[in-house]
Amino acid sequence: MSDQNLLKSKKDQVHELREKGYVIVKGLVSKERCDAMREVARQQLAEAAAPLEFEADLKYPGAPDSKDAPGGHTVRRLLDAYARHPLYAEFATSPEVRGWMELYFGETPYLSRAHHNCMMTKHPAYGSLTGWHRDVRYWAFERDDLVSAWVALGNETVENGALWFVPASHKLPFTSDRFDEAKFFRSDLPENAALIRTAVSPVLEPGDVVFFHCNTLHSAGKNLTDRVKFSLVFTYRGASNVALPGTRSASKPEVPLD
Ligand SMILES: O=C(O)CCC(=O)C(=O)O
Repeated sequence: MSDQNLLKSKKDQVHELREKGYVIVKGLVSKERCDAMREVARQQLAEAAAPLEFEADLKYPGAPDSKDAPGGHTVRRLLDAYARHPLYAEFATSPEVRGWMELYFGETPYLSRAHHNCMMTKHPAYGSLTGWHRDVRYWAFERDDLVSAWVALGNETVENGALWFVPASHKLPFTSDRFDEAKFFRSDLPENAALIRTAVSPVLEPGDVVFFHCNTLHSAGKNLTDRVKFSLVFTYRGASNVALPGTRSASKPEVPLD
């Protein structure tokens, strides 16, 4: 593909994200890189390399009740992916991602180390499902305008707990009563259920990246296969959209992609 075509398709991708709230970029990461990143994750999982988040910490549906329960040490996230391995940091700050985020934000992108910044590990047993939510629910920036990059390191399908998205939901002005106390979108409300019925679950192959907006409603199922699913996830903001002082969003140094 010529540089001009590449630029055009990146522009189209950004346009799609703006319209739909998410976009899939096929094969952005090479098979070799995916294999290497997955291998590091497998090793770090086997070593239980800190910092970790356990399914039992979150107690989402399907998770063990406590760390002492069977499956209590099932890892949900290998945290701080940026510092965890140079391969992860390389992806997070790669020219492909930087170029993409620059085009979206129109200014220098910053990688947040306080949000996502992890290797998601969805296990067959005790791996939980994640209810409908907007990622921005616990984030505090001047504007609700952040984008995450989710890299599939293996196939992601409904069967192994892939993501579901409600197209164009990032533009909808929901009142707070559409969400529960934990800020999950209430599927018991008929108006919410109608929206949820429009959701799609894109099949991802290794190296595919989903870029999605922090206001896009999404969820993910349980892993019903016998293999762990690995996905690397980072979140970005534009330079002018700073974290509110004193919040968790401002709690870690960020990485400018300049
Ligand atoms: O893989 C999952 O269960 C969903 C993860 C997710 O939506 C999130 O961490 O915000």
